[in-house]
Amino acid sequence: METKLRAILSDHELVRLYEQMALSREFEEACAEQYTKGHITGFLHLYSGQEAVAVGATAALHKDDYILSAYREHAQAIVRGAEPKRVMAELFGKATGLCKGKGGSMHLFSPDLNFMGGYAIVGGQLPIACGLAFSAKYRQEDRITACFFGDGAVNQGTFHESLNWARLWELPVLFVCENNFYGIGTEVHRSSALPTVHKRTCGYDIPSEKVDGMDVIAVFKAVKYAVEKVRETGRPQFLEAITYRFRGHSMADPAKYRSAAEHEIWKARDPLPNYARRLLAEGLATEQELEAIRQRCGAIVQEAVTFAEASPWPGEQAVWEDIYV
Ligand SMILES: Cc1ncc(C[n+]2csc(CCOP(=O)(O)OP(=O)(O)O)c2C)c(N)n1
Ligand SMILES: [Mg+2]
Repeated sequence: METKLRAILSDHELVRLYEQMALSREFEEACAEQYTKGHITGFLHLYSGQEAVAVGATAALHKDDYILSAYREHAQAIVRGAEPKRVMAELFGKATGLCKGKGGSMHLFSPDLNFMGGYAIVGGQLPIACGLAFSAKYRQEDRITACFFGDGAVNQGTFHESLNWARLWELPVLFVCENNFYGIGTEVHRSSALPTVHKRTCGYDIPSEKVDGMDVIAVFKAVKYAVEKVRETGRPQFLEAITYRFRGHSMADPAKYRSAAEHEIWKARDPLPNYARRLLAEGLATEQELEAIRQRCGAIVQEAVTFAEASPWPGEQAVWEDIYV
């Protein structure tokens, strides 16, 4: 029998998980609209469908822990505490953005939140995560580093070098592979000799587990267990979260390589309505309360869009700021 939700987290925390997933979904769908209106330009990769991974995992981490992700990272940053309006302004390229409009969709960064970046180079964040974990270990700080990446990163040299390094030097890293089965249009079976990603860590003697990435509670429990192990042993752990993106790779991708039938199977596993049903069934919220949450998230996102539209562009002088030389 499934564990009752109240045995896992408080009522408030349980509802908060729904709220964060709803906010993430609203944010991403608003980004799609703003992209089609031409307010967001360049590459735009949306997270709709994968919310349970960012939300469940972040809830299991401490505020001091570092988080790094790839370029599908708006929700990761918002769930960690970045203001939606500052993230939206960043996507618009405005001076009020999280990175003053200089990073854009793929390079969100907020050291105040220990959110150490979105990375556009596939697998680029893995060695950086090891470096952060090394610094924490060297300074004897009680913080771990959680590094998120896609299934497309696991055949990169950086993946193998980082796992080897993390285990050899006993670095406090949690590696989380968000396996959504595709790297752009290439299905994982067509690019990986061993597509069962979590089994690949045995070559580096790193314990690994697979978790249902469409179930926010399953992710929370798996990450909580894994981070406890990292803190206890000082060594890396690995999680493979099985998930699915509901949209194409980026806004430029109509995702013709996936069948409608496959899409329907995963739509039925949408983490939002499924978790809502669980909250309702266990008397943690009413349908009206969940609707009010969705309305509130919608309003926050609309405010974010209004803020981004009204914000100024960076001034010419900004070109000479935030540079090394
Ligand atoms: C080193 C490198 N090679 C290739 C690319 C082009 N590229 C951008 S995204 C992507 C697919 C990555 O897929 P995955 O890691 O599964 O992440 P997802 O998009 O599914 O979230 C590729 C190959 C890149 N950005 N960096
Ligand atoms: Mg992928």
